[in-house]
Amino acid sequence: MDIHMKKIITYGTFDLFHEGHHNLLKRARALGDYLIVGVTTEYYDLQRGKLNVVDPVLKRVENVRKTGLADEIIIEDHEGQKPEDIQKLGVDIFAIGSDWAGAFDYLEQYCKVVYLERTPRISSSVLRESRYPILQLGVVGSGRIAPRFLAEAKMVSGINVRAVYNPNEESAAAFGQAHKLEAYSGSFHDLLQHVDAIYIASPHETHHLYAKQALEEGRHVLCEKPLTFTVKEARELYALAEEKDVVLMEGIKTAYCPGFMQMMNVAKSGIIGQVRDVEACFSRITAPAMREMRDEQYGGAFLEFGSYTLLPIFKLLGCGYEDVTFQTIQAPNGIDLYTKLHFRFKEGLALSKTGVGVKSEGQLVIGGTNGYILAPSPWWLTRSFEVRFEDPGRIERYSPKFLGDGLRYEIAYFVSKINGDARMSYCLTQEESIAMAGVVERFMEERRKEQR
Ligand code: C2G
Repeated sequence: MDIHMKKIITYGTFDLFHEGHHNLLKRARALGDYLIVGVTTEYYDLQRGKLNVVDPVLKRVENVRKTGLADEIIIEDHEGQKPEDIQKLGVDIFAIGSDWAGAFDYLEQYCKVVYLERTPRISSSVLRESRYPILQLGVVGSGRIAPRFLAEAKMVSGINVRAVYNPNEESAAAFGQAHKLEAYSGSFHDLLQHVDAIYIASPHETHHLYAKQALEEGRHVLCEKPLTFTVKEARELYALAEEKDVVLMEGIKTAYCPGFMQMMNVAKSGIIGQVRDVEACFSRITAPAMREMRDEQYGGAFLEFGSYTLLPIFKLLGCGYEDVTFQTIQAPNGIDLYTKLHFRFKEGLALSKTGVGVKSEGQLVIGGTNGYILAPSPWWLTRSFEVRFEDPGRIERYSPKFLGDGLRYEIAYFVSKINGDARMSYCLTQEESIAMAGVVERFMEERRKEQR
């Protein structure tokens, strides 16, 4: 290569490649002799809060390549990479669209920075919206979690929370008005007429029926945990979703957080050897007036937090445990204040601890034959974890980014499942979700026996 060649670099996601991208690349290329284009990975886009990217990275790279404008294509996968690339590749000019004006001035210490005029009226978001009409969603239940869902849904493109349902119409009206929703209803059937999808955030025992009715009418369903209390019901719902070709997702938000996914993949990568033990704890001292403490049938620690603790256990050791035993400390009204589950798998052991009236250290420890992973509380939001070894001096620290209260990842995943071709979730598989229903079923059987 000619040593005096003027090199330009630009970066982007280039989702649903369009004319605006093409113009930008053309203008950037015209600034010199050699154009390098950095295309972002899905992971990096998630980290920087860009949710709902449709095309996979290889397709986006291919689309940039097809323009014939890029002399070199690189992958951008982390914050702080731009100065590295600029120095390593000997770049003269950093170019980017004018929507970023000012944001990259700090790169002037390494090269010239140019903001190129953005092509008006075209963007990936506009294309996404024309390709996929905005998903109209109804919230079922207007309790504690519903307002958080609304706030997080605003951070995800392609979805509009249109309506709310509460069997108590006054509560529905109050919630609908407070959050400026287009509609509210005291009739579930009526809600379904207004929406394409529902988010079920009503009391546990109502999940199955609402999910079933919505699926039967061809609506997509995102259901708070626990999805059902029995394996049979869980299977029935997933079969129904398949039959109707709609998405059914259990809303265990941890499953969809990028940091949690990374931790599971690091655990399975072999770095700690073979995973042999998983210990997960989630406890919160809960006020006596709360539903968890008062509801004798469906309250208690395990039904509240068990989905979180079971998640890493099933992800890492599989769903085929050989044995599970339950130990609980009960309140006088019969709810479990604290519950320990001991699992035995062919290849390992696991412990789940959940509490509403006993506090313990809320950590996740994944033990392997070569080392272990320690994720401190709140590991279910996975903002950090460490890989540790026999040698106490050797510690690898991970601090994945985590935005808001995390629900946005679950919502974004739900929207992309609905818009994409694959209906099934890999973040939380059907098998895992059904296995969890199986543990809930066993737990409730034991509790009934004890209450008799
Ligand atoms: N662009 C444009 N005109 C449009 C749309 C986009 O000129 N109508 C430009 C953007 O300004 C950007 C490039 O096309 O320079 C890629 O845009 P995106 O795919 O949206 O990527 P972006 O999120 O801007 O990534 O590290 C990534 C970079 O910071 C930018």
